[in-house]
Amino acid sequence: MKTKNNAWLYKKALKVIPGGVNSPVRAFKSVGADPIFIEKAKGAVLTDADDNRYIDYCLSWGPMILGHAHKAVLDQVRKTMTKGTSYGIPTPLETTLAEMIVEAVDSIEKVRLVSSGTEAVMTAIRLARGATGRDKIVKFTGCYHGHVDHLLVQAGSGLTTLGSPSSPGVPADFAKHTILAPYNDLPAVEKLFSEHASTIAAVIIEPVAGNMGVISAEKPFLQGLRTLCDKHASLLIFDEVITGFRLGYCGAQKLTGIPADLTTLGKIIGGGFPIGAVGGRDDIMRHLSPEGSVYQAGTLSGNPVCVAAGIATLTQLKETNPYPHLEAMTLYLCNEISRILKTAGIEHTINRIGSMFTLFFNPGPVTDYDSAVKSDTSRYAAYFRHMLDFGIYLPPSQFEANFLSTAHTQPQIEKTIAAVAKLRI
Ligand code: KE4
Repeated sequence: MKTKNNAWLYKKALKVIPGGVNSPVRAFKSVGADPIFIEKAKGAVLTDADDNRYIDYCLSWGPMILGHAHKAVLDQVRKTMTKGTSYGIPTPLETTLAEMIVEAVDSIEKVRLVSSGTEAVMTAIRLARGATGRDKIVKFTGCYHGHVDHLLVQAGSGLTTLGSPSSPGVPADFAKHTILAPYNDLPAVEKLFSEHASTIAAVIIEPVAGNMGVISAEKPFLQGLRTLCDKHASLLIFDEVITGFRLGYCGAQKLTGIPADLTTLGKIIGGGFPIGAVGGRDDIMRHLSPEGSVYQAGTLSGNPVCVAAGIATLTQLKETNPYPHLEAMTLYLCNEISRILKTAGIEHTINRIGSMFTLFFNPGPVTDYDSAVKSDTSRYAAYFRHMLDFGIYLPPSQFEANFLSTAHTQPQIEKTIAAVAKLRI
């Protein structure tokens, strides 16, 4: 692949942007390569500054389920933006998107739109604390919920522990109300409820984790969280920023049949534009200002152009129901990758649900953070670089999710499989 323009653009970016990127994982640090700079994208194909083309399995970290530059989305965006782009005053479009979300996710009766997944999670946590009058939050090691201070927390020693900051700049005091437990480990959660029950405002979880690679929460585990929260009047927050409208025209909670009290959304509901949302039961949501006293605000919350892209995206998904096809394509791709790696004697595990998956270079099973981090990350880095050379763009980290879109074609899937077949690592 040609790299001249990419290298020059990276050098230029490094002069004015920390690390040359606006989000760390884009810097390719964990895959031992320099970042590429995208010129344009259409369907499942990215084109970089050196005119290299890539079949995209990262899809902007999930939002582009219809592929890039989908006609229906662009048409709605163009139509909306020619009338103006931001008012800071309500528009009918915001109500339409909220109605679509309420209709699609059974546990959501009201929804507040914001501008990112991080903002959605931040709001959900403050709302849970305001509604319950409690302070402690339970999160799971390996789950990522955006970069809000009190969730940038790592596990200390021991099974369950009070969190300590995982980033400089987060005071220890900000992390002291965050308690960590291992994913899929119900006894650990039961133990911490026995110690902290009366102070736990909420449990927040990715019902299908995408940020330690794809790992599904086992149904008895989720059911156990639901039971514990009901018993102790804590709130169960499902962070569905990735899984919302990815695993069906709903969220993971519809697949598991286990409802959340609050749900955070993002990515797909913005169709590639900045968006986030927090939704839930009316008796909780009414605590949010101006109805209630839990403050939350945003200059561009519910921005009409972003909302128009989201409405167009959800409309396409509702009308075409692409989920069975997306799952079939993804299953075929994963089976072929596994067949090739098995024949080559390369240890691996593929965790897949719907049209999201992770190929772990790890004998498996991969069921939580501790098992995920046993993966051979240097082998993943070599795999990433090999696939990039063959025109396949994967998430530049072993601990992320691959996604398929309705724009991926069978020839592109076959080209991807052929590239895996040439792997020598
Ligand atoms: P944003 O603030 O990045 O819109 O959303 C934060 C967030 C919240 N919850 C979940 C489950 C998420 O996965 C995310 C963000 N996802 C990462 C990648 N897995 C975004 C990519 C990045 O940070 O550059």
